[in-house]
Amino acid sequence: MDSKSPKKILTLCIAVDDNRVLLGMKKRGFGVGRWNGFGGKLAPGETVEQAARREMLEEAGVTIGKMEKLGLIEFEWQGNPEIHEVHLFKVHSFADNPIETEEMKPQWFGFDEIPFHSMWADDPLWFPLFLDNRTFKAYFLFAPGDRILDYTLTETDTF
Ligand code: CJL
Repeated sequence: MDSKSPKKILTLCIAVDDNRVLLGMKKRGFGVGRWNGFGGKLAPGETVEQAARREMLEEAGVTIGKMEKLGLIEFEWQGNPEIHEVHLFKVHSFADNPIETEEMKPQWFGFDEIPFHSMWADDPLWFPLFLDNRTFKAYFLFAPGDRILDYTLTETDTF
């Protein structure tokens, strides 16, 4: 039933420049101790893109300029009916330098130095598409903890 397993919409913004990606070390809450892009939940009345911009400003102190939606990632944990839907954006420009906040410690990583061993287990599977500007939809079923039981990953023409 829909009311028992609503999709929880989340945003994820990863900024890039010519040869690096901007990630943040999550300092508290869900995903603590992992490198990830910047993002979170929608506030009431917000669009996905508004939420993405707000979260990146709150977590890294930067105002996004040009951004591009590249991925839609669904995930769930076995035995938990909640489905999470992450809207993934590539950020091509932003104003101001990233700053550390209570939520995140930002750091640039060269394309060949992405710290996959300290990221969510699904990330290495879709990151190559992301870096290549290819759009995709993905679904990941996790076992309790951080093990992928099953997944699908499909490139899309558009959203
Ligand atoms: C967890 C979910 C924010 C994006 C950021 C959490 C809400 C932090 N996010 C990546 C995920 C989830 C994920 C699934 C297995 N890269 N980001 N994989 N992978 N979200 O508080």
